[in-house]
Amino acid sequence: MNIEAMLAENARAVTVVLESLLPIHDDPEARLIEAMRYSALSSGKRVRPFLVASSASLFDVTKSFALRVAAALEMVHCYSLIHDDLPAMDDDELRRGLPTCHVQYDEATAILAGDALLTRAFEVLADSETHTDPRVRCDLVWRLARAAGAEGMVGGQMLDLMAERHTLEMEEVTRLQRMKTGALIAFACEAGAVLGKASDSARQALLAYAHDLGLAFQIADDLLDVEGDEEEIGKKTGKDAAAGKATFVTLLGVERARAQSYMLIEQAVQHLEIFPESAQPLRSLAWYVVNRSH
Ligand code: GRG
Repeated sequence: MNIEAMLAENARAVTVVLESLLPIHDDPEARLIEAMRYSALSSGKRVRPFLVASSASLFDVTKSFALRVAAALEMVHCYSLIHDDLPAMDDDELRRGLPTCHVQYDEATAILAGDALLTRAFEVLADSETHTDPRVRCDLVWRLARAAGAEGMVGGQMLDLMAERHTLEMEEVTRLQRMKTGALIAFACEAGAVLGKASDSARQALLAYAHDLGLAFQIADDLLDVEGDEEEIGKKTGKDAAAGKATFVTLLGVERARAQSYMLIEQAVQHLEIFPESAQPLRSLAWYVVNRSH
């Protein structure tokens, strides 16, 4: 099976779980659930859920456990997209080829839908259906909170907002992106090891893979912002240049940024050497990330 087919198959499985975790009901607050479903069930690439499922499969983790963690992580990712699109942040009208949440509903509903997706994610991780061992569940909650919070994604977003006001150097952009994009990707890769109670060396190898993959993912995103097709990507392009933001592409230029992304992927794949054939989906995903057109 090629990587696109593997991603699509995993995306279908995660979407089924998301559907069951965000059930429609007809209480007066149904509009909130509708907005949560609108964003979480829309057609993203589901890269992070794929990383959770693929890392979990290295350690023979029960499939339903991995899918619940994958769904919880996708909820956090979707919350970040909803809030990132708000007028106070990127002020975007298009996401995943659809009107953004605040355009489809309204700003207040979009804020609440993001908040509720974030909290639902932790509720799912803490539930006994996610793992039989409460220490594993607690570890997942702790790691996702760290990855999503001030020392991870939200902190990175703060740095990103500040970057509109002063030019960043390469080291600062790298730190920002490790926090904003890299932290959730690192959680996704480590989650399989946590669920499978894997050895420290296996966990470290996955984190090293995630480290390089996260940066390469962001460089690919920066390149798409410059060269990508708006319709295919499903969101507005040319935003970084318009905002005068320093990115890997503005700092290195298109060709060097692309070369850097390939170098990072070669390095990422080398970190998987300790795993046998079973890590093939993670290897294929790494190359997909830098060759994607959306
Ligand atoms: C507002 C709390 C808060 C955080 C925002 C992740 C983020 C931080 C903002 C999203 C905007 C952005 C371009 C972030 C860089 C990471 C990234 C490339 C996100 C898009 O992820 P994909 O490509 O999207 O996996 P899909 O739609 O496929 O899930």
